[in-house]
Amino acid sequence: MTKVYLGLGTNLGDKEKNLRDAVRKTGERVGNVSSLSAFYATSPWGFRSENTFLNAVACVETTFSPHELLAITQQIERETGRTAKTVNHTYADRLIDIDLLMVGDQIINEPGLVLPHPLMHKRRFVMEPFAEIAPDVWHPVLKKTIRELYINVR
Ligand code: PH2
Ligand code: MG
Ligand code: MG
Repeated sequence: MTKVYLGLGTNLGDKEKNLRDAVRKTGERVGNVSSLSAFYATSPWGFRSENTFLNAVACVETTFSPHELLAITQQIERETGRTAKTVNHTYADRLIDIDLLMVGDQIINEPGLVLPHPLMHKRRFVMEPFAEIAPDVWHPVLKKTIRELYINVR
């Protein structure tokens, strides 16, 4: 079993329900959700929107490969009504976004899949819930714990 850390975010509709539905479907299709952070109300990062976010991080235990995980989480996004990821090259409001943050200690650098997630350590909306559930997890590229990365995020 590998521990997968997922970042979940939503800024449209019934945000609590969007997160809960995504976590439930992840548990049904990916594997046991062994921990789930609190839901954090956050301001839009990197784009302007009047819709604030609700963000969370979940740990799921699985035997699926990173590419299989990407396909499954993208399918759950589509079912939850996710449409365009970006509009005119900027981030867009969304019903649900599920990002692969880390898959065990795997390092992947491909056009459609980079692991660990290349921006996670710059985003407080990711690092705060991540540090809540997994402060001692080791980032295999930056060679720091999640706690250390969280302390240094702006
Ligand atoms: N996701 C983004 C861009 N900006 N801001 C917040 N607060 N939460 C997010 O989940 C988020 C964001 C791209 O996926
Ligand atoms: Mg995404
Ligand atoms: Mg995202």
